[in-house]
Amino acid sequence: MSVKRTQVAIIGAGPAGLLLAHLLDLRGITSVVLEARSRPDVETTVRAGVLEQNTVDLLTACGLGKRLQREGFIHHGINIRFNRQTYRINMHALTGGRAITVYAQHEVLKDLIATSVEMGRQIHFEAADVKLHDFESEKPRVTYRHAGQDHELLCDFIAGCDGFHGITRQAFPKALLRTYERNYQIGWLGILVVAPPSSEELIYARHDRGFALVSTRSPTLQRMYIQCDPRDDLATWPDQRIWDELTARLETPEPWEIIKGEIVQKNIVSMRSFVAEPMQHGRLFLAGDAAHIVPPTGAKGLNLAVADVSVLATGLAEFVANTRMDVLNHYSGICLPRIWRAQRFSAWMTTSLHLLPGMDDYQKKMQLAELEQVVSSRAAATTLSENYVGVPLPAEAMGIPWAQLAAARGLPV
Ligand code: RFL
Ligand code: PHB
Repeated sequence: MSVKRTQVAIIGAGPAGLLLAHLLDLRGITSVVLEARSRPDVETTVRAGVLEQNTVDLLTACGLGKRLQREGFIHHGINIRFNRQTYRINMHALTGGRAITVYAQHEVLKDLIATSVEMGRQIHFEAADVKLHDFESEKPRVTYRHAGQDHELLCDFIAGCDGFHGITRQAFPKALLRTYERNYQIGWLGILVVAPPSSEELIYARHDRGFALVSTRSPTLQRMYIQCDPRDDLATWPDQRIWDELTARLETPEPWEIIKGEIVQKNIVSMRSFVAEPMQHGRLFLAGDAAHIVPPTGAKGLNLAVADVSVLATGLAEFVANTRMDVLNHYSGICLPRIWRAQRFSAWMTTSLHLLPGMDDYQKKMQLAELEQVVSSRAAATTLSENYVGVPLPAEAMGIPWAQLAAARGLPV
């Protein structure tokens, strides 16, 4: 058994874990990231696409914005389509100049991994059998297997950044963790298509056949989603059926049609909401999907993970610099209001735009009235926009001169 020491053991090399390692490093704190999957797997799994303004600002400030600024697409608005009509929500005008950027999650991860490697940080991919020990004491430990060897990592803190299906949340004593859950019993079939964009901005479409979403990745690669049964077998979704559904659900009297192309990837995800409280026990802290998930309709999951670790990094740095526990002790309390606000927004987007199982005609009419209100009331459109581009990060995370710290390490800011 090899024994190593680090200040923070981070479980999971998703957006939460890798960004936490980066922010900690800028504050001079060492970490080791343990990831179950291989690097190529992490760098190619297609997930999120929409980064809110806070996420882009933080990534840019901490020296990770070079390719994001060059290759990301800034969108000032989104389209909502229902009853065959399209309404543009001008989020930029309604939020005093804020916007979203479309830049794939795995591109963010590639940037984070490249920077980590450059800066000599430790990420152990394909780490197996990760187990947490003694996190109720001041000397936590993590054991794992890597490259055919048993390892022990001695640390001061453990960050559980291992996503919804990870092991760190399971390590909490059952009696201490309160969980809140909602399953919408619907799924999204996501596709990647080799084609030019069908629309300059995203289209969220509500239709009696179910929801559809037109998003993008690059001038030559597009991302689209259609609502489906979460238990559907992909084999029941041949390409032609997907195009027929997209065409039907996105129908409009305008001279517009979806640009088809080769479908190079298909996958189905189910839509659910989940929150675990509190996000801390002893010296174990949960961040990102390990603590909470939202249905992707509001595009909030990755952005929440970023917000969590911005607070956690600040709290850990404060502790290491002057043994103050002010932020760390209030980690859950600082993060949870934002998390619940994103829960509300994501649930609202989901229930306003999808055909939910068991919906009657009255509920469908209410849904249409809700959307009518959003596109006809400046106040309602502003509420949507503020939530979609993202409310500012918690004050605790904003006071750090990330750009100065990144520049001092030679990172491009
Ligand atoms: P992740 O990304 O799941 O990373 C967790 C990592 O931990 C590893 N792991 C372990 N490692 C070691 N030992 C173990 N025992 C481990 N168990 C797990 C995993 O292999 C993995 O690498 O969690 P993190 O970092 O919290 O990040 C969360 C985001 O990935 C997630 O919230 C977003 O993808 C959600 N999401 C979206 N979020 C947005 O902000 N904007 C979007 O536009 C957006 N679109 C989406 C989405 C999620 C989607 N799906 C797939 C549910 C679109 C979709 C379709
Ligand atoms: C995406 O481009 O993958 C995407 C866009 C908007 C969402 C969710 C996902 O709400």
